[in-house]
Amino acid sequence: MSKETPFTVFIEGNIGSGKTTFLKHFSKFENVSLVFEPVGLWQNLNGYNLLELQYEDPEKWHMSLQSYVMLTVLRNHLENKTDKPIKIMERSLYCGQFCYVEQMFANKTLEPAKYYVLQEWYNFIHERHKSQCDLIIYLRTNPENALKRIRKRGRTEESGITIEYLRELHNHHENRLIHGKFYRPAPVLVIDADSDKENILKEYEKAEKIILRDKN
Ligand code: DGT
Repeated sequence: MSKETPFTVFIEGNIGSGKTTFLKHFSKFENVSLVFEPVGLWQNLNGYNLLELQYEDPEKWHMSLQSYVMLTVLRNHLENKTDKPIKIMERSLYCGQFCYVEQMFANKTLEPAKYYVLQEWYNFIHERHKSQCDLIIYLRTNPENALKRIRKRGRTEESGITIEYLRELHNHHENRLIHGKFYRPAPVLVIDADSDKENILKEYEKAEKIILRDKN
């Protein structure tokens, strides 16, 4: 594999499934480049906290947040060039489109006209830019556990997240990553992200073996 095309892995999973922790686990490997999700940008766009606004009034703000998520995640895809042989990225353009946008459309929080605009943007980007992706790792967790973790970490914007919202997002992750109902750019490795601290390390090692294979 050439230097310009690192083995690229997307880490996907529901809110609170442990994506950030998973990425941090790989910081000890020198040949791995990590790309974290730009949540901080969504919390402060010229003083506007789009994440908070979206949770307060999804019908009004979802479109603005989603178009900014799309832009910032696309920038992550395009701008994080690395000489390292492995790149691990937290989520992807596809997750935004096929989990969040589809979920909002299905539960009618997003009006059809807004949905079609986002879909046109997605199609335009997708036709012109195929993101390098060699493996997707799905941190599979049950929504009840995800909610417990969200409550524990206490990100203020997320205090109103309901179990129903997490269940809907979970179903979209399952439909896409397990049942192949939506686009998957690479094979999917499923990790049991409900495991306790000790067992989660075994799960990480399972992923390590595949990600670091032949690259050390
Ligand atoms: P982790 O480490 O698995 O606990 O991951 P989180 O929860 O830090 O990161 P993530 O991607 O699940 O989401 C961060 C926040 O941003 C969370 O409140 C959900 C929200 N969010 C992420 N992507 C989207 C999106 O495409 N649309 C909308 N509406 N919200 C999103």
